[in-house]
Amino acid sequence: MKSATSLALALAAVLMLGPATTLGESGNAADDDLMAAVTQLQLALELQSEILRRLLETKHFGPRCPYPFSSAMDECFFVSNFKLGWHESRRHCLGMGADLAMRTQLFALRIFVLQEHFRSGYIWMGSIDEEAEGEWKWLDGETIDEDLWVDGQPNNANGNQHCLLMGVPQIPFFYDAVCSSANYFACHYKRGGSETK
Ligand SMILES: [Ca+2]
Repeated sequence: MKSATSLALALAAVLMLGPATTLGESGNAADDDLMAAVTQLQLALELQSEILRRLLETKHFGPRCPYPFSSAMDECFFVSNFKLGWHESRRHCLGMGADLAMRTQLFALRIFVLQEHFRSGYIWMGSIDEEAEGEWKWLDGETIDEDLWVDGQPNNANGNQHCLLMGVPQIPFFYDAVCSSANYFACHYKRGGSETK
């Protein structure tokens, strides 16, 4: 952005100089003035083009998240306003070329959820211990930060809680929950590739 600003200043300088026309001149001198004016105009146009190009390259105008994803700290999230079971939720995310949200920008996601969706609620996240009880890992294989579990969680209540639920706005915020229970869910869309390995 800084370089775009300096270019804008350069453009202003060129425009302030103005065409070097002199009244009363004729013949070659007038032609020279006209050429000088044309040259200055060309320079101004080139600078304008460059300013626009650099502005479009800045993050503010950078690659956008595809609909219906929204950006939070440059990551693309979708948080549902309807509830599904964990597996149905994941299927929905995968169907959108995404996956259930994991550790990526977790706190940015929470802020996004709080500000855009609801003040308190529960959201499915991308972790499950259905196949290996008690082995909680993100779908991409990374370990879940132990400090993020709500006190006493995960407790695998009734031997039937295998899916990761994030509570908002409390901290810590992870619960294990019954996978078939209906909850909101958060998908994360990774630009340029699949989320899981
Ligand atoms: Ca479990």
